[in-house]
Amino acid sequence: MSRMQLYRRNGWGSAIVEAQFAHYGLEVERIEVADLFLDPAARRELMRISPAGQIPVLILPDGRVLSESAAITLYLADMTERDDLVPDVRSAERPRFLRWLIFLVAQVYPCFTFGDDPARFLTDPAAQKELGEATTARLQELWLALEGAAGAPWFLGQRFSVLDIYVAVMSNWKPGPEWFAANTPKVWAIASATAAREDLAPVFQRNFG
Ligand SMILES: N[C@@H](CCC(=O)N[C@@H](CS)C(=O)NCC(=O)O)C(=O)O
Repeated sequence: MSRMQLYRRNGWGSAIVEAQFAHYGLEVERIEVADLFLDPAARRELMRISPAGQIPVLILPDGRVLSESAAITLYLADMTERDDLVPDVRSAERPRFLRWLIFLVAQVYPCFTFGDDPARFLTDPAAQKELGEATTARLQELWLALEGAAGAPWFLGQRFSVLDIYVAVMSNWKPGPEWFAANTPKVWAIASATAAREDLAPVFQRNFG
């Protein structure tokens, strides 16, 4: 069986999937993607397998394509028949897990889609600036909600999960380390502890230095 392939870029959301492969002890071939904000040809090419033109994208050994990090996350848990990153369907933590997983991908992630390069959506420079600022303010609100919901030492309390990996990757982005450290201490502690885990440290080192 040939290997799975992951379309990825250092520091981007593909790190969420790389960390899961590292945790499960599974191999994946890394396919490097250019900066999709600077390289329209690379974006067009990627859109053949990722309709939104985004990474991560996972290609299964038989050629089937999985985009969307949450879909990949749930698939990997199914495939490995393990519940150490994704609580089992019958577990008490499952509803809370699903709620915050979807919150991260459906609420937090789009702030970057629309805020990272507002010029994709708006021609007026003043409107672009306003959208950039509004998405950052929205991110702050969302992260404060996550802070309120977070347990310790991990997001779900005593048990580690992929929510901790999402938090650890996404807290490298806006609103920036000073803001997280000052405003979301529980999130920040989860992020530091996750990045320091023995199996995940090489992934975080590679992606975020
Ligand atoms: N809903 C997607 C979001 C993925 C996403 O926004 N990826 C970013 C990198 S972190 C991307 O590829 N951005 C390029 C673009 O939007 O053009 C997921 O959860 O996988």
